[in-house]
Amino acid sequence: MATQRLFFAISLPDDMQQQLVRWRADTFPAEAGTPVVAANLHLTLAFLGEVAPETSQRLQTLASRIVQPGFDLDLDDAGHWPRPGVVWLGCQRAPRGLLQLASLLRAQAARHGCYQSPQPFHPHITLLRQAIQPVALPPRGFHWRFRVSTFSLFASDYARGRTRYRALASWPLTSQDPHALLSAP
Ligand code: 2AM
Repeated sequence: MATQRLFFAISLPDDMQQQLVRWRADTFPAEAGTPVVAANLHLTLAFLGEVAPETSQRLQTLASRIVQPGFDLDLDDAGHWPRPGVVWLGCQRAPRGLLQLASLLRAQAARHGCYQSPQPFHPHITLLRQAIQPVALPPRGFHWRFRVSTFSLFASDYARGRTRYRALASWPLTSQDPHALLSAP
């Protein structure tokens, strides 16, 4: 079977995707960049690149064994990376649970041959792409909070000029070992 372009990520609740799309339209002029469609708004935990089916399967097994509680994510920061042309939404203080989850997934990915950038992990949701000109960022004061209680493995499909992200599997974030629950008498 062919390789797939994969990444682990946190998806946003539908209502938050809609709120962010409205806020983005009010905040950035049309010429600032190309908006990411609502359904594609997500926060990447670990980018895997092109992955063979066996490696994908192994990483999914490892992901299913992760035992850690959910956490609240506060989206209260925005920035612009001119070189990749990305305008993003992020958090002033990343929750420890988020950093722990990303670090574990990235370490497992690296051990299975998926290149991991040496750049420190900067959690973000890409709002605009092709944003290569200077962009006026909104003043601090915006804030959304949501509870993260699952994470997913996504495949990135490109067809007819469009990128679509497809969740292949999702796992709960819970402090109880799901295997222990299943095997309890
Ligand atoms: P971006 O939004 O900052 O571009 C699917 O492409 C997801 O994986 C996106 O969130 C994207 O981040 C991220 N991604 C794509 N290529 C990547 C790379 N080479 N290194 C790290 N993350 C990457």
